[in-house]
Amino acid sequence: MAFAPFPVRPVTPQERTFRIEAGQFSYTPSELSVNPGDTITIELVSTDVVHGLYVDGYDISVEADPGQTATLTFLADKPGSFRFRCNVTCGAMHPFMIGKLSVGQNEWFYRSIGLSIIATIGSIGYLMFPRLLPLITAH
Ligand SMILES: [Cu+2]
Repeated sequence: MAFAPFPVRPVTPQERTFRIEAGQFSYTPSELSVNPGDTITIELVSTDVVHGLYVDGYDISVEADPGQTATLTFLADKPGSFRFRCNVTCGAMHPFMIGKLSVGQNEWFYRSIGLSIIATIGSIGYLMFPRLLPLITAH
């Protein structure tokens, strides 16, 4: 993980292709990280039986036959974290065949920094309050 991008640069939409191997009962890789506005192409390769890939929230899917590659292209226009999963019953552990698509991970990272700063300021205020109280009530 590289948390290097200081200062924040404007993100230019890119076309990105990911090759995902699907086999009983996992995806390789199982996590994709993209920026909002990117055009994503997923090349789904099945290494054994028929597998699918359905992206929650985007409501899109693709199916790959054994040994074949199927392609799915879409615009990552919704930021957030989405699960993708196999939508073809492929065996006993099929329900556990899941992965994660993160759209705009950096944004979430900065948002969490922001929240921790607010929390820190909040707790300083809380610590200062008993000391300020006599000053306020002295008038
Ligand atoms: Cu399956």
